[in-house]
Amino acid sequence: MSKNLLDGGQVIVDYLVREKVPYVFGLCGHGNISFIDALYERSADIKTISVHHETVAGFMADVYYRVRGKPTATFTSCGPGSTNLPIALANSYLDSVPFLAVTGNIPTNQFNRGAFQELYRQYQADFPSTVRACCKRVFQPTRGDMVPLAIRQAWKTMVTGRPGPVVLDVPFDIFKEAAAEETPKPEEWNANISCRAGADPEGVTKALDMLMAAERPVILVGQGVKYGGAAADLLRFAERLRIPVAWSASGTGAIDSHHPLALGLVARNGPYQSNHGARTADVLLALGVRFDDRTSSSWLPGYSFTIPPTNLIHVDIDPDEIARNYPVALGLMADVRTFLRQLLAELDTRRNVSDVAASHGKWLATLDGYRKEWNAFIAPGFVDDSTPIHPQRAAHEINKALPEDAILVSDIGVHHNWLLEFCTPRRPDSLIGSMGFGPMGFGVAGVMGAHYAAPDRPCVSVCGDGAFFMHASVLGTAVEYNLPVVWVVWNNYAYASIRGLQRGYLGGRELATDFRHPDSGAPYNPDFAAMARSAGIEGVNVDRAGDLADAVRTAVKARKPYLINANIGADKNPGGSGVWELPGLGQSQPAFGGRYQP
Ligand SMILES: Cc1ncc(C[n+]2csc(CCOP(=O)(O)OP(=O)(O)O)c2C)c(N)n1
Ligand SMILES: [Mg+2]
Repeated sequence: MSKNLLDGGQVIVDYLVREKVPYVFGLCGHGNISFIDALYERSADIKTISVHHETVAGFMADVYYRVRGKPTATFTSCGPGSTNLPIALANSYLDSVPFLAVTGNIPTNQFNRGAFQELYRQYQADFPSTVRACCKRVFQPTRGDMVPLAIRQAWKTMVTGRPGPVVLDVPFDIFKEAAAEETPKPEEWNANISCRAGADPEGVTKALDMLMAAERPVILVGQGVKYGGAAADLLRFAERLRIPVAWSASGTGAIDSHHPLALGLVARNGPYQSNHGARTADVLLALGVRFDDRTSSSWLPGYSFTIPPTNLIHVDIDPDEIARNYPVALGLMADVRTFLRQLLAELDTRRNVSDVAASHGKWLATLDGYRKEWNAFIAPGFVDDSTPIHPQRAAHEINKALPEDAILVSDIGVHHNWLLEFCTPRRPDSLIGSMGFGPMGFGVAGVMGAHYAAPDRPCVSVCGDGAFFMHASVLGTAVEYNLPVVWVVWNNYAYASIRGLQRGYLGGRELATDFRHPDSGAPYNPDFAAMARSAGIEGVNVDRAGDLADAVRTAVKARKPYLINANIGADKNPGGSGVWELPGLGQSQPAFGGRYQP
């Protein structure tokens, strides 16, 4: 190699440094030691965080972006190392979160020979096929001089349009092969690209006409508003016309849930005022939202939505999501922040804004009436004092103990549904969860990514006992890097969300969904608090509802890794005013209210 040339690994690392990526998360293997070597050279510019499971690296990179709005990268070895990653890629892909996965592969001159860890039976070095459904794009340079092109294109694909994770799959020899004298400059290739496309101007006028003529308008926001940085413009627009704002689970926090116009979660477990408001709305403005089954009560009309007769205005950066599940009165492809600014500008040209805003008073009062009915219905759960702790009370105690700037990263399971229903987030990143792919472990690991993204803010994971045990290796990582994160293990001695389905849909035929001691049949789990202590982490048990908030406060104040093992009941489900259908098994019934039939 000529001494003036950077090799493939150096080009990738140099490019990451130019993109100001502060961290890479990953795990070693023979397939990526040359990449790690390139990271070694640049240790002063970019920090390498080594974890104990590749999936953990992916979840950390994911949540880092959700908090910071900037992508990072992962590194994994060839074969099994990288094949531990697709779950994290898919999670990010479905929730439109970018990160760059640098995966190692076998040497190019061994392609097709069945070398150690080569996926070769269908096609040579075929990791790209493994992840094709799980990421936005795969690049596989097979010569050193292909690396500069691959890295700049990979980064651009990742961050433009609808963002998503991209895989850069690099054969072993290419990391060390001569690549280029210079690394591509981000400012020439993607830093100056804007995808903040506005909507067709006629569409903006029409949308505003429809909203201003509506008697019962509702705005529904998804994560496009959060990650698109549109929360401030959303608020401005909603306040000017006094339109209530509901959210999908992924849109949680896009508006401060204490705001008078904040209506609530639309979902099977959403409160009455938001589901009933959304399903009786005459015009629904949906911003950066996908209308998945859990938001839409499995698309059964009259529970979450009734479209039509509700007129839907659907705005999204990805036209594939528009009219996927509901017919649209108006579909507009646009960046939601730009669209909201267009709406605000158009609003400035209208004379009757305050009259229209005032006319919504009646609608807001009606919704307030629904809210009061709902609040009376849920009131007993907040004061329930039983042990194991009532899950609604648990969510409430955790919520009230967290400082306003805390970042709560939920895992997947019934605890997530309780949190979504009973937490009151104030900021777009107050309550982070995975809604598209929903892999267990997301919150267990993701909370460490949250800490790297916001080192001064309290970062707390509420995670199921099932998921925590699956990814307990995080304890070691938290110690090795001294991460002051808190795990609240929602210990209900079961894969409770799934056991709940067996109880609700299968007549209680329970199998393979709870954890029991073989001799006594009593609920069993490892002692998670002791497990934490064995790792060198503070670990405490909480059995009583009244102790939970204090335990969380103490853990947050400790500013060191901490685990709270909370004994929480699983016999109740987080009921709402929507439903969920498991085709062939039936559909749940709303816990409050019925089906709306216009
Ligand atoms: C990796 C993975 N495996 C399986 C599932 C299916 N699943 C969804 S929730 C759940 C139960 C989770 O149990 P736990 O972590 O204890 O949470 P809980 O529902 O009890 O709150 C399972 C198995 C999944 N989402 N992800
Ligand atoms: Mg559980």
